[in-house]
Amino acid sequence: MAGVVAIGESPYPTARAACPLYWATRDGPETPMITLHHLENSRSQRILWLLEELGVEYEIERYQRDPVTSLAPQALKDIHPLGKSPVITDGDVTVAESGAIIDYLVENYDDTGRLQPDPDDAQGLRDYRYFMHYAEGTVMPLLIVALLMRRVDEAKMPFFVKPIAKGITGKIRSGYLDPNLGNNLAFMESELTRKPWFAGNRFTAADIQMSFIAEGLNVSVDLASQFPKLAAFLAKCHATPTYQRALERGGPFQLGAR
Ligand SMILES: N[C@@H](CCC(=O)N[C@@H](CS)C(=O)NCC(=O)O)C(=O)O
Repeated sequence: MAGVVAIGESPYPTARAACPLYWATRDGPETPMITLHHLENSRSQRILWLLEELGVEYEIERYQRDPVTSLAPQALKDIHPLGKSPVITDGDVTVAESGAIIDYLVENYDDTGRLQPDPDDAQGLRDYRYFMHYAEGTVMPLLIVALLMRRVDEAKMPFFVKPIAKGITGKIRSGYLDPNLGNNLAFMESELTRKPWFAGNRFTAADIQMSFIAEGLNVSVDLASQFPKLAAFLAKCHATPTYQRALERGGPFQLGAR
């Protein structure tokens, strides 16, 4: 199993210091299990995929969204104060935020470095870090604004308010959202024109982070006709056996309606 490290030989002093009991028992029968706190139809899907890629043992604690608001249930706040998903627990360690979770899992369980750029590939390492942050720091906020605009457009309201609301969402779209989304789509497409994966020639955890961005864009943009490299990237992700296993373990996954 990936991630088995002989007691006393861990290359990960931070994780060991954070949770000595866990490390002391890691190879024994009482090895605590990684738990993914998984909200349906959410960014948590990318962590499920990573866990399958790493081949580690893990369990899934499932959470349903509120049918009206789509928000996460209160129970997620018992795991982390922000009550968002993904969040993982690993022994006594709790990690939230997709990028931080990916870094933690890769540092502690990607024993062969398979999901990271080659250590000699300086540009790959920079791209890896960049896209790990870019996904949630730059593109995802745009997708959230787009989602909120759609919700305002579709919301029930008095007929005389509708044109005012449409006017506001229209201005936000034309003045901010559409140009920024367009720039970002062109940027991602050009990155994938220069190289097969976001961090270079090798599939890495940065692609897992970026896969959810491509999933989100795929809901409202015709990627195949307008951004073929991005469409091909998503198709390659979908084709991996580990992505398919993550779907099987996680259950139905559909973005868009929410
Ligand atoms: N940047 C955070 C975002 C976490 C986040 O907002 N998750 C959404 C699911 S995709 C969530 O928990 N939504 C439910 C809610 O806001 O109540 C990450 O990548 O982990």
